[in-house]
Amino acid sequence: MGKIIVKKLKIKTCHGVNDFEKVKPQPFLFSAEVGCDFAAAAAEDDVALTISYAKVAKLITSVASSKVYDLIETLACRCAEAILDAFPQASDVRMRVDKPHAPVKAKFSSMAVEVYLKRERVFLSLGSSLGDKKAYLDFAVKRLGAEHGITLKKVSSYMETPPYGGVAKNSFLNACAEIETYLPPRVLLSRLQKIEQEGERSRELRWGDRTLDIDIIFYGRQVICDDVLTVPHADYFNRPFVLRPLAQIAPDFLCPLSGKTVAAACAALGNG
Ligand code: A4P
Ligand code: MG
Repeated sequence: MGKIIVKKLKIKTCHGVNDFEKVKPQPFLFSAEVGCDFAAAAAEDDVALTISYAKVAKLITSVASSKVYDLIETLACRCAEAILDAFPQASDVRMRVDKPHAPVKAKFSSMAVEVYLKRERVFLSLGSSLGDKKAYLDFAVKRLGAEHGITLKKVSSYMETPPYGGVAKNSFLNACAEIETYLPPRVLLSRLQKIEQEGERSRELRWGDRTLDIDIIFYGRQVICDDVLTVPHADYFNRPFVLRPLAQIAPDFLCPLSGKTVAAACAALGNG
């Protein structure tokens, strides 16, 4: 694995919260470190096999010049996202934006922000137990495929499953999807909740029947446990309706907590 590095690319443009900054250009410095495997390019000495630093610089220039942002945070995120969108072979990007002439009454060389985005392999559980269940799952799959920042990789078959947990009364239609995304976990969760809402999801009863539920089962190898998210999903290893479709699309994926493969976790459930 290597890095393509663009350091302190100077662009005069307009960004800032003050009105005068929106019309009077000032210099910004853009630095990007783009993770990519260029072993084949180096072996062949062929620019077509790597990420051209000239193209990265051109892309940053285009993002920085096409819209006026209040925040350099937004500017850095838009640049990082554009790089990952444009170069599928890029694994991650560290993006820094310096604003050396920021209107702050103090002596400083620069005000700056840095953001790091990394593509992750993420597995989602989809479920529906109300209305036209197949249509709700089809809708979720279609929306995931169209969502900016998400690449839909695989979808399991849809499986009819008995209600689990003692609250829902109807049978469910369940599936799992593999996506690739650079959206941070909480941003991904809010995008998924938006898709649930568009799928006419109401939240009267926890664990109750629902038109559409989308849960994050694994987010790469990350372990998250805070007041908003528990990843890997807290109860996935007890749930046949998660593990059976997951074993179809990712039998060899290793749970970052147990170290077990999905196929082994699924087999441990038995036939019940
Ligand atoms: N949250 C924490 N971790 C996660 C995560 N990994 N993925 C939080 C998604 N959300 C996560 O979820 C409540 C809160 O959980 C979220 O706001 C988020 O901050 P929710 O979707 O609003 O409510 P919910 O779906 O009722 O709760 P939950 O815990 O997601 O329910 P489950 O565990 O999904 O259970 N039987 C079958 N056969 N098939 C099913 O699909 N589903 C359920 C729902 C019950 N029985 C089922 C099925
Ligand atoms: Mg849920």
